[in-house]
Parts: sequence; C-alpha cells; structure tokens
Amino acid sequence: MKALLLIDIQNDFIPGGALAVPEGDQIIPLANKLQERFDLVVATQDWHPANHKSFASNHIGKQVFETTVLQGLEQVLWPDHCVQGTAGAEFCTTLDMNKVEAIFRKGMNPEIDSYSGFYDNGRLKTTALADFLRSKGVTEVYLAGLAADYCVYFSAKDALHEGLRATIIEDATRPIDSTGFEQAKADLLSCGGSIIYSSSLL
Ligand code: VGL
Ligand code: ZN
Repeated sequence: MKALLLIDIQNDFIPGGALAVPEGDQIIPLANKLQERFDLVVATQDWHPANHKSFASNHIGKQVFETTVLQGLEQVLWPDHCVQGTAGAEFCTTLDMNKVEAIFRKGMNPEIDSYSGFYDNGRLKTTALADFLRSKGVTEVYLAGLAADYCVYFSAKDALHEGLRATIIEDATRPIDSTGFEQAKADLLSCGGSIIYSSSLL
C-alpha cells in the first residue's frame, strides 16, 4: 500500500512566512490533487518551542543561516519559525486536510532539530511514524511538501532507513536552496530512493 506524506505545508514555509521557501505556495493545488490517488494521507508539522536551539535568536552573536553544532551535528541557524501555537505553525489554509488521517509533529525538543518526520536529526527519538505506516500496511511512501532540500529529503532518507520505498514528487516540492536539492536528489537516488513528476501519478 502507498501513502502520501505531506511534509510541513505550513504558513511559515510559504511566501510571507518566517522561513519562506521560494514558490512554496505553488505546490498546494498539486498536494490537494495528489491526495485522491492514495489510500492513506499523513501530514507532518514542524512544531518548535520558542527556545528551540535551531533558532539563531537563541544564540548570542549568531546570525540567521550561520551554522553551529547541536548534539554533535552541524546545525543551520534558522529564523524563528513554526513556533507552537502561532499562525506561522498552522497548515496553509488552502491545503485540504480532510483526508489527512494523522498529523505527526516534530521539532519539540529544544536541544536538537528534527527535519525528518520519522526521527530527530540524531535519530535519538522516533515519532512512531514508521510504526504507524507499517500498522496500516504501507510499504511505499510518496513525499510532497516543504522544503525539498531539508524536511522532504530527510523524511525520504529515513523512510528508506525504515525499509519503506520512498519517492519524492519533484513538482510537489520546492527547495530553500536549489544547489542543495541537486545534491540531495543524487544522494537519495544512491540510497535507492526515487524521484518522479506528479504526471506519472495523475
Ligand atoms: C524545515 C528548516 C527548518 C523544513 C524545517 O520543513 O524543511 N527546514 N525547519
Ligand atoms: Zn524547523
């Protein structure tokens, strides 16, 4: 069985938001249309406390998009985004949520970031998304959402790590940095993942 994973389609990741992905809003009609083709639709939601250490604002003397080390891992320092309970953390209003059976929140531990919907970046803790999918009989996941080079890519990698087939729907995602996404795609293919266009599903 195939599931569609809608990754972080939230106000802060579209133009006007705190960590806007260029053209991020343009994927939403496609994310809605694609849902018809799947037996199961799940969404992830980036959901940070205000003191999250992935925010540049929580590091004295650091600027946005500089890097630091968190829990031994290189960490990009982001603008404050997807803070729990704020409008920026809400799903985009034009995203159809009616068929979404479950929402997996991530990024709640202030000490570590969590790009993937499956684990934090150190794979210290699971969200139980993989167990949920397996319990529903899912063997293949297709990914849409934001951002292509971060949360979509890391979710696809972790899906493969969990023994699921993973396919990114390229036109249903947009990157923060297109060079980074080219590298991410090459890596994903080398790990056994796939990249398609939505036209092969619709
Ligand atoms: C994301 C950076 C920080 C994403 C989330 O959803 O791709 N990127 N938090
Ligand atoms: Zn985040």
